[in-house]
Amino acid sequence: MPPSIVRCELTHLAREPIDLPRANAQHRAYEHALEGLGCRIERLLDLPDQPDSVFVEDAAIVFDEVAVIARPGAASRRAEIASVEYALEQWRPIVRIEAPATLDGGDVLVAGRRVYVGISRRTNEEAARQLAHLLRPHGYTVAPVAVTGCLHLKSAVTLAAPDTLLVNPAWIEGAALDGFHAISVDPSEPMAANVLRIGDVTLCAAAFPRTRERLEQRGIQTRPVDASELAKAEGALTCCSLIVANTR
Ligand code: CIR
Repeated sequence: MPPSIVRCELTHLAREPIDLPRANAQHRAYEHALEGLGCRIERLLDLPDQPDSVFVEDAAIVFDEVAVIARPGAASRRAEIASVEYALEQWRPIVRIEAPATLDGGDVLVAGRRVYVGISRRTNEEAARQLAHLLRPHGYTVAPVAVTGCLHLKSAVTLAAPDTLLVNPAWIEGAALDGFHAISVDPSEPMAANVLRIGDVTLCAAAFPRTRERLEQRGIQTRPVDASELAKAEGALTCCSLIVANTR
């Protein structure tokens, strides 16, 4: 990741020093965890002048039918999308979110054919409208969800299993996500809701053992990954990858 990450965007956190070698080692361990679950890693080139570019999730959303190139809400991050688009165009037809919409991929939760868009500091209503328009031909419904108190929708809620959400209820309007089983994060671990489901396993940040225990108790197989350095940059587990399902 670029050493400039020490100048990353921060919204809810105070700046703390990031140990770069440690951040890189943790990122490699994250890649190994994904490989262990059957993923093939494709790395993008470093963008030295883009401090937040390791958080590739925000630049695009990959569906089976198309890849949607986002328009990040932080102007400092807009130059990240070209390299992500270049990487994705070999796998999917490309469509784009256009101004005046702003959208960070971290605000998009996909659950089967249901797509939830966090309306946040980074993502606006116009983005939800454009996404609905782009995805309607492919049979997806798109619903906006108000996000408060955290950076992105997926800081507050992710899929822990196909029909089960892991939620921090304090940060979203719960009713918007009716129709799923829900597990709340442990109250002492408000940042724990961001998990990454790959196949039958759910990767969880190692910093949140109590929430992980809650998932295990519900029969969800988990695996811890230490992501403490990137957490200082307000990144979590989903942010560091774009998962492209093999549809061929
Ligand atoms: C930012 O503020 O944009 C980065 N420092 C963190 C982005 C994390 N991305 C994500 O949660 N999807």
